[in-house]
Amino acid sequence: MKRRSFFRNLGIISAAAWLSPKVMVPESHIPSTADDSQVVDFPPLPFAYDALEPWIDARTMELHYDKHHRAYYNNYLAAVKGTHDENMTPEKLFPSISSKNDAIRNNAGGFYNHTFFWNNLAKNSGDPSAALKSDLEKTFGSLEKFQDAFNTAAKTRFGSGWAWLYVTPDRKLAVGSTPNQDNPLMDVAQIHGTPLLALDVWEHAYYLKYQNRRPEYIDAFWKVVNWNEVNRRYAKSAQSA
Ligand code: MN3
Repeated sequence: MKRRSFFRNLGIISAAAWLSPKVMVPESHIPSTADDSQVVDFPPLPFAYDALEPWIDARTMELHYDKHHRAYYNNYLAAVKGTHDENMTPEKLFPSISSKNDAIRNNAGGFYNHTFFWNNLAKNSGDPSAALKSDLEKTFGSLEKFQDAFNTAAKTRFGSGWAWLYVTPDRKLAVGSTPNQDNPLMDVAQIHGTPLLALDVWEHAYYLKYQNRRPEYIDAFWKVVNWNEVNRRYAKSAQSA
């Protein structure tokens, strides 16, 4: 049993004992929280802090993952604690996020988006698959035009937010951006679909190395896109269509 699950069980038992000692049910009848599939964990960074140097520097990666991402995770757990959304993955909440408070929306988004972003970053990790390349060319005219459209989405997102390549509900490729920690899976977002590729354009993602030069950071991003992961996401989205 994981440490957190242990304390959670302990909390349930002692709360039950305090509230109604005479009707306390046998421990075997208390709904188990020891099932680790129910526990939302903070995922490890899939690479070393310096793995994306010189395009994304180690200090930025460390702060971004260990301070910013972890804070979204912790604040997410705090926001859903004691509600029926506790132990729910952020993905499960996004389709009805409009019914949740801002703390859940912002932190569920921040927790999910960063995990998604880390996984679409890597050095020397492939090219668009034949299927994705062909569909990008059909949709945008060429790979260069796709990149231009994505860059425009990233550059023109005013303030903090994210740029996305995603598959729309009617199965088309599209690029767009979302403010703050919103994403295309949220019912409140202006764009809707299955995300394939994300880029964080909050200043905390690039300011140490690039200061105010967001376009340079966006150019560097293309050096470390994990196309193998984007290809996998695209194939998966086609299967679930
Ligand atoms: Mn960020």
